[in-house]
Amino acid sequence: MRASCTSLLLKLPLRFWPEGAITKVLEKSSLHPKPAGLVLQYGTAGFRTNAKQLDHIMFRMGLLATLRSRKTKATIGVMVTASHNPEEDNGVKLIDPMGEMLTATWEDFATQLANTEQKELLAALKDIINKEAINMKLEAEVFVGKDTRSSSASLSQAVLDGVHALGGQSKDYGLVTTPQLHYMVCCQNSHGQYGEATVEGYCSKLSQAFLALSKNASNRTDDQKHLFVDGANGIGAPKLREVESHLKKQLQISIFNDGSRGKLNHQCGADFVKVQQKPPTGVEISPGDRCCSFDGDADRIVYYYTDSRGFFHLLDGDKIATLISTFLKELLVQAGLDLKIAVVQTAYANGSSTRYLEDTMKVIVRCTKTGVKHLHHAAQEFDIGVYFEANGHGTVLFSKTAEEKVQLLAKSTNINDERKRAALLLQNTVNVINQTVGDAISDMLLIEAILAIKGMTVQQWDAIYSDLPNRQLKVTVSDRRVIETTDAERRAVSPAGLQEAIDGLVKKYKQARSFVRPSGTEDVVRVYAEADSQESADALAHEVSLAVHRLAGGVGAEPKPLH
Ligand code: NG1
Ligand code: ZN
Repeated sequence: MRASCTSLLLKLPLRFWPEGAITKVLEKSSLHPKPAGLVLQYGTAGFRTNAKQLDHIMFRMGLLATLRSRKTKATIGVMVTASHNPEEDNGVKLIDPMGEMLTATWEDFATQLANTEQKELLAALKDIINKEAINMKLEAEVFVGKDTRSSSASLSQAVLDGVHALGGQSKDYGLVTTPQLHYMVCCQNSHGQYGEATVEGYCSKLSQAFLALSKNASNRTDDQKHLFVDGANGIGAPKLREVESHLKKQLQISIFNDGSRGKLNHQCGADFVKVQQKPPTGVEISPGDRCCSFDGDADRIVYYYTDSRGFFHLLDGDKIATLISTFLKELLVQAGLDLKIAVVQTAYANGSSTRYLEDTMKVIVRCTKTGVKHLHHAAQEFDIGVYFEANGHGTVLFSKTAEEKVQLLAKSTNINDERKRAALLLQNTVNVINQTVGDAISDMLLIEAILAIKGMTVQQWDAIYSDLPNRQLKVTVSDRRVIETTDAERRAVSPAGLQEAIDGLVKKYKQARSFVRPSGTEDVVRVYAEADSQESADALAHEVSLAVHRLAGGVGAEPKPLH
């Protein structure tokens, strides 16, 4: 087996592949063998599955990141995490030079490399090297980070093994949030322009901007400065503590689910709160307390509170996007800056939010497919692109022109006080935001600053518009790929008859909307429904689930009604 692979590789021009590397890859890869027949896909957020199946994937992603680094002549990031999935799972995502998600063609390479049987691995590498004309003599650098899962330590070591096997340099950041690693990669490749590529640099950039913003808030009581944070028993909790130490008590944080006792993402965290529409366990809150939940790798955040009648109120990604875009739009008017602002959402955005943004706020709204890379790309088309998935993953992107205009105005001496104040607020808003990717800590600081500046309570924020009641369900089918969608996933084109069935069901309810799509991270079909009452949303979601089960090859018993 060895002989045949080696002879294949020897045919490569030496310029592309120094001979010593061949033996090294062979030696190292035999320590991270692929279970024969296992097929995995680089999905919505990289590879994600039970941690036991991932050792070879990690090693190979170390190899791929090294190739990508040589190709781009830049530092590449590899984050070991399965985000909001259960503790037993793990996953890996690659980070491109400016801190963005891996480009689509390389996602295909990732899938090919992951699924290549052990004896073909070198040929698969050679294929990528040739297709991309990668000069293997160039230096390569890969930044590696991991979340708090028990499997993450050995899996991130497998990534490092892959990097070293191809002669790449590595920097192991150890335990960091996903957005922190994106930030480091961007800082490194922008030669410090975006900030310093250290956790300390991240904490000080964000906290300085937050402190500058909060100077514009007047007379806040300690109660108003208080925030309850559910850390999902993940990496967000310890990293938030590091940031908090820079905040000079301008924000007083009580962290729950900090990982000292409970299980990662178990009955807590942003995904649990959003999908279950109830507070996490492990958080002792009183009516009116302002609370938020991070997910397991701290790239998502949702806010919530309970009212005096004990009702739970969720402020999800849509409410966050509304708050941020309203704030920015007001500042642009005050600063007299003519910049085009848009909000990017997915089909999961609550219909009320879209209506409010378009009709009341007069903001451009775009809808893209699920997955932050789609939202990120769409947001890049505007001077200011605010993008959020309803689940709380999102950030704000400022174009180069927008940033320059803001900087120039903030420096200007011959403008009135109102314009100057707005320009400085905009400048600090840019600095508090992690533009590389959704970031729970950065989003939280921005939201807290906006609420403080506007003197707004969480209840007032919630009252901006009322969500339509909604329900998300999952249906297991034998092959979820039978469902194909169009129109930013809002309509199903296959299997035959499914969309017609959904249309017929939606007509039975008021203000109703429903769609289905195959998940990119779980082996399920997701069903979403909204309507004028919770009973109707629940009934519609159930009826659509039945249609999926019947028409798309449902597995097991038919879905049962929720009530
Ligand atoms: P899938 O499993 O493809 O629905 C989920 C989220 C996405 C995104 C990814 C990555 C929903 C409905 N879907 O994707 O928005 O965040 O995970 O984490 O929330
Ligand atoms: Zn996450």
